[in-house]
Amino acid sequence: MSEATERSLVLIKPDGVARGFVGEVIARIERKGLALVAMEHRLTTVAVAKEHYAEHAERPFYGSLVDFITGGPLVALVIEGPRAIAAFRQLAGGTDPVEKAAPGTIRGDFALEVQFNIVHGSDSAESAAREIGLWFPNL
Ligand code: IDP
Repeated sequence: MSEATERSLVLIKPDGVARGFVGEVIARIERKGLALVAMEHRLTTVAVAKEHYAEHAERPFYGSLVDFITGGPLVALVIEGPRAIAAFRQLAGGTDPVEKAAPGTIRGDFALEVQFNIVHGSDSAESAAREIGLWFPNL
């Protein structure tokens, strides 16, 4: 039985772009077998960053997170494939790159701090629909 095709919103965050991991992250997505549906290198407005991370608005790190995401260019992608949402979360590893992300994952291999964890991936079908609409309204 084949799994339903899904789409997920992926961000290579400004730390990942600044450190030169765009190619590495895209290569891992492609090697997993996921397709690239959209991709754009861009600066993010404060409005989009706040909307993207709205669920964290009450958290103490929210302001710093918005500053970080808007502080330099990032690469936004829409990826597609069977169980694409969970598949990319597996490639990324847990949020804390030291205590949660296993070696072999993007965060486990390349990051040290929770905020500067290289990538974002949608965490559910609902989040993916909302985030793809926010970042790629014409898709
Ligand atoms: P996720 O990116 O693994 O889905 P979330 O809990 O949704 O994790 O957090 C969103 C992003 O906010 C994280 O990827 C990370 O960049 C940042 N973040 C989460 N928790 C903290 C924290 O305690 N301090 C600083 N930044 C955080």
